[in-house]
Amino acid sequence: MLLTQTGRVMSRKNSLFITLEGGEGAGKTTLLEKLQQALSEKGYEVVATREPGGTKLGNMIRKILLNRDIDCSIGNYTELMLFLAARTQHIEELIEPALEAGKIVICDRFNDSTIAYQGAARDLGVDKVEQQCFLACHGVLPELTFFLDLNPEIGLERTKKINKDSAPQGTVDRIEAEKMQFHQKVRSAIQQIAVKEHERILTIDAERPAEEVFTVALKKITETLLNKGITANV
Ligand code: T5A
Repeated sequence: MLLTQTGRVMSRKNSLFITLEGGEGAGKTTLLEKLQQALSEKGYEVVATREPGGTKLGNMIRKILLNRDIDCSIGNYTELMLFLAARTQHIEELIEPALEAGKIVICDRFNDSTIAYQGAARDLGVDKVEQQCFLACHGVLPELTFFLDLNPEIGLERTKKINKDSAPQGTVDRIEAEKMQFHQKVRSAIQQIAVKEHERILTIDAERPAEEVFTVALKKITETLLNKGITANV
């Protein structure tokens, strides 16, 4: 979506901005890959990206934030600013140009993650962080969000079985290493956002098999594309 100068949020006609949200190991990357493949096969131009990341600067910030091999202290507010700096660059360099070009952009994590992790779990304040997110992304907001809802105990177990960012299996990054209570706060915060913003966010039970999660998400995207009159270039 796009924020006008009068503060009105309006959707872009020929493009669709989708975000995937959820806790650690909820299946966002898995869903992202499946959606990209299915939509591309239907003839849509799809940009699949993630946060923090998506640009050269974003990936550099990602390394600092996840702190796998960089050992420095990061204050909570600094952490917020780093996530937002990566987001602003991501929007300017990748997301907005892709939307302008009429593409479907699917982003693994976006503002809801910041509100949940930094606003709620780090206790910086949900409303305050929401406002900061709004400023950082110049009103470029997703029209559709899938919240993959999962008990963090299951999600963290899942992440131990993958080689994330080429790190050895079983190792955790700086944020995954937080206490279970932190991850429960994240889940509860996104659940609350999903209730408040039920028109944008579709909650999917992420304990369901990956193929079922994908089917639900693809159906919703297909409906949204149809409602917007967006057809594939085939
Ligand atoms: N963060 C991020 C903030 O604090 N603030 C912010 O503003 C932003 C943007 C990012 C970290 O930064 C934090 C949140 C994170 O801690 P990341 O590496 O991008 O770090 O973390 P995740 O997005 O959580 O990535 P993960 O890879 O851990 O989780 P995914 O992508 O949700 O899960 P996925 O798809 O990799 O799946 C994990 C495993 O589960 C299996 C997969 O095959 C894989 O083995 N799986 C399933 N198994 C059973 N049933 C299903 N339905 C399954 N779906 C996938």
